[in-house]
Amino acid sequence: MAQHRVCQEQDDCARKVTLSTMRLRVLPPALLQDPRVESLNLDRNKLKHVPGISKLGNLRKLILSKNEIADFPEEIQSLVHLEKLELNQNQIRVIPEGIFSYLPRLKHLRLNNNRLSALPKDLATCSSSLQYLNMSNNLFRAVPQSVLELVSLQELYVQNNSLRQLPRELFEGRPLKMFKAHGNPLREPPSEVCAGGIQQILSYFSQLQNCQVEEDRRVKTMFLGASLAGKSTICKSLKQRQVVLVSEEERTVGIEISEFHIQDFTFLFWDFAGQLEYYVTHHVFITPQALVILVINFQKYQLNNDIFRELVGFWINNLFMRVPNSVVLPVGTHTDCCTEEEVEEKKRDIMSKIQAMLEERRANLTHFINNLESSEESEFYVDQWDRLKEMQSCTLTILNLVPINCTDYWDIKKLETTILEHVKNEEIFPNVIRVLPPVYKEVEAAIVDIVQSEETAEYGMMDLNHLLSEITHREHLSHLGTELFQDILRYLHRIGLIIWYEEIKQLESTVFLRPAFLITMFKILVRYHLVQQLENISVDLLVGEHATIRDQSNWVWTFKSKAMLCQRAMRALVKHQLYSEGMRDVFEEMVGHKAKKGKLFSLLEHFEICLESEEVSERWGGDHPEDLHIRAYFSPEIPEGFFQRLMVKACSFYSAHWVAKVTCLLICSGKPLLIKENNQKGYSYIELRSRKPVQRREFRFTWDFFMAIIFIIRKLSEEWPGLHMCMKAPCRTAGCPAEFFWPDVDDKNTVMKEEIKTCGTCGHRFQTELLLPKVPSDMEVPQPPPPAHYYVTSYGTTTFGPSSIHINRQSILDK
Ligand SMILES: Nc1nc2c(ncn2[C@@H]2O[C@H](COP(=O)(O)OP(=O)(O)O)[C@@H](O)[C@H]2O)c(=O)[nH]1
Ligand SMILES: [Mg+2]
Ligand SMILES: [Zn+2]
Repeated sequence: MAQHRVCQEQDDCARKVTLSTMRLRVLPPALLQDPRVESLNLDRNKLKHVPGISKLGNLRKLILSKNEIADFPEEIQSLVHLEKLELNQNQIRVIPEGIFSYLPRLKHLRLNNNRLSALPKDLATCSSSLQYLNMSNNLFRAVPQSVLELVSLQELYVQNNSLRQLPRELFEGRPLKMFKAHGNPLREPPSEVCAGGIQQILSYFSQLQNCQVEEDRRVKTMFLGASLAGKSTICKSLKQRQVVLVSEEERTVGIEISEFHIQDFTFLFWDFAGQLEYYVTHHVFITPQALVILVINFQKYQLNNDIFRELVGFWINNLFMRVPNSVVLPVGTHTDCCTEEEVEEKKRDIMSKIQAMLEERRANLTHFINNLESSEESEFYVDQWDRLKEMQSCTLTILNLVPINCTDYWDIKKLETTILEHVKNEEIFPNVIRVLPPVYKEVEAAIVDIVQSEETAEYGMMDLNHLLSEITHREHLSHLGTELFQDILRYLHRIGLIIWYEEIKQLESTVFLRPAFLITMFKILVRYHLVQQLENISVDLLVGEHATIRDQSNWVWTFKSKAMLCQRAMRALVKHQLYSEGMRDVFEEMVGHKAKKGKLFSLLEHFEICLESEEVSERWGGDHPEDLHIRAYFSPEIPEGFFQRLMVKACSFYSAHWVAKVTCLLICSGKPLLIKENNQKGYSYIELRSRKPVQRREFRFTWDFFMAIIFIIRKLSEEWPGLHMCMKAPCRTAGCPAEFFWPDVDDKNTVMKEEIKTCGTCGHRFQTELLLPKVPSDMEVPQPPPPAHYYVTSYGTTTFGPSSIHINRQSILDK
C-alpha cells in the first residue's frame, strides 16, 4: 500500500497528507482511519470514485485534480469544514443539487477542464464565502444563475467555454479583481472589449445602458496563398464591385488592409504578400476568428505533391499551427486558362489532399494521445494529455473550393455570394456579431473619415490627443471623454483597424491609423540587400548625416564581417530609403536624433546582437557521446521563423553567445549549451546539448540552464496554439534508438521519483539525472538586461505589443 507522508510543517492545516502521483485507483483504507486529517492532496492519480471520504470530516482542503472522476463524489457534502476544493482535470458532467449548501465555508473552487455545462443552484449558498471560482475549459453556454449570486467573488475564470453573453450583474457590486473570458464566442461584450479588463467592461455596460444597442457584423478576412495567385485582384474587385486588373508590377508588399461593406457586414480585408521574405512576419498578423481565403492559381497547379505542398500544403500547415480552429475557403483562380475538366480534376485533387492532411493530423494527435495513455506512468503526463485533447477538439473547417476566373465579374459576384452565405452561418462563425454601444461605431466612422481626408499624411501616424481633438470637433462626438476614447481605441486596435501600442512608453501617444505603414517601416530593414543599400547611400546624404565615405566603408565592412549595423549606419540607411520612397517628412519622427530616440527605435527595442559566424563549431568542439542532450520534437513541423526567434530570445538572456545557420551556442558561468535545429518532415526537433557535469552537484546548474531554454521554447510555441511539442531524452547507449519521454514539468515540481531509469529497448540502466532534471529547480528565467544598443543584424526580433515581428536572415531576402 502507498505510504503516506504526514507532515507537520508550517502550514495552515495541522494534519496534511500528500498522495500525489501514486497511481491510486482506490483510497488507501488507512487514510480513512485518521479523521484528524485537514488537508488531503490526491492529485494525478487514477481515482474514479472516492468512497469513504466523508469519514474525513475535518478536511479543510481537498485536492482531487487530474484523476478520472466522472461522477461528482456526493460524499463531499459531509465535509462541512471544506475551504478549498479542487476537482479540475477530471471528466465531471454534472454536479448534483444539495451539496454546496453543506459547504458554507468554501472559499476556493476549481472545476476547470471538465465537461460541465451547468452548475447547481445551491452554489449560491456559498455566496458570502466563495472568493475564487475556476470554471474554464468546460461546456458552458451561459453563465449559471448561481454564479451571479456569488457576491464575494474576487477571481473568476470562464475562458474556453461557449459563452455568447456575459451578464452585466457579473461585474457589479462585487470585489472582482481578476476575470478571464478569452476563447468564448462572445457577442456582448465582444472579446475585444473583455480583453480590456474589468474597467473597460464596466464602462461598456454603462454606455450600453443609455442607448439603443447596435449589432456590428464584422469579419476579418485574410487572403493567403502564393505570389501571383490573384489575391489582390480578388480583394480589389470585391471592394470596387468590378473587375480590377492588377498588373504584375503592382505586387503587394507586406500586407495591404482595406475595409468594405456587403449588406450589413463589414469586411476587413487583409491582403498578404505571398513572397517568401514576408512569411516570417505574417504569423504575427494571422489571427484567430477570421475567414481565411486561400487563393490557388489553377494555371500553375499540377497534380503532384511538390506543387500541392508549395501552393496549398504550406499554408494549411501554417494555419494548423497558428490558428487551428479557423475557417478556410479555398479559391482556385485562372480557370479561364484551364479546361473545364482540368478545373474539376484540380479541385478534386486539392480537396482530397487537404482532407488527407486533416486526416494525417488527426491520426498523429491520436497516436500521441495513445502513447501517453498506454504509458505505465500516465499520471505524469496529464497536462500534455490535456493539451493534446484540446488540440484534437479543434480543427480547421475547410469549405468547398470555389473555382473562379478573376477577370470575369460574374465569377467575382459568385464568390461574394459564397462568402456571404458562409459568414451568415452561425455554426461556422459564431463570432461575427458584436453588440456595441453606438459611440463605438461613431468613433470608428470618424477615424475612417480622418484616415481618408486630404490632410492626413499617407502614413497615417497621429498624436493621441490630436486625434481626440479631431474627433471631438465633430458635433455628435463633442462630449467624448478621454477614457471612453481610449477604451474605443483599444477595441479598434484589437479588431485590427488601427494600431496603438499603449504599453510601449515611446509610442503610447502615437496612433497608427494605417497599420500597413508599420509593415512598410519594417520592410526598410528587411527587404533589401543591406550591403548594397549601404553602398548606395549618396555622398550628399552622408554629408547631411555628418559621415564620411570612410565611415560608409566601415559600416559595410562591419556588416559583412559581423552582420552588425551601428546606430549611425542604420540612421543613414533608413534616411536613404525613406527619402527614396517619398516619405521624407516622417524621417525625423521615426529615427529621431541624438537627444530624442525616434519611434522606429522603440519599435525595434528588442533587437539584439547575434553574430553569424563559423565560431560556433570551433567553440563547441563537436558533440561528445557523454553529453547531456534532449530534444523538443515538433508536430507537424517547426514553424517558419520559430528557430530564429528562439535564438534571438535565448541570446538576449545570455551575453555570451554565437549564432550560425541552424545552431546557437550559449555560455552561462563558463558552461556551454548548444541549441540545434533539425526540421525534416516527420523528424522535426530542436536539440539542446551540454557537457556532462563532472560532479553530481553540478547537475542542478546544468538542468536549470536547459530548463530556462525549454521555458523560452514553450513560451514561443504558445504563439502557435496548434503546434504540438514534446520533450524526449535519447537513450544514452550508443546506437540505441529508444527515447525517454519527459513527464509534465510544471511549476517547480520535479515529479520523477526513481533514481534509475531502464531503457526498454537496450535494457541499460541510467541515473535519472542523466536524462531529466531530477533535482528540484527553483530557478526562474533570468530577466533580459535592458537593451543597450540598437544594432540591426541578420537576426533580430522586436516586440510589438503582445506579439513579435521577426527580421529574418538576410540570405532568404535576396530573392
Ligand atoms: N487570366 C487571369 N488572370 C488572373 C486571374 N487572377 C489574377 N490574374 C492576374 O494574375 C496576376 C497576379 O494577380 P494578383 O492579384 O496580383 O496576385 P497576388 O500576388 O496573389 O496578389 C495579375 O496580373 C492578375 O491580373 C484569373 O483568374 N485569370
Ligand atoms: Mg498581391
Ligand atoms: Zn537504450
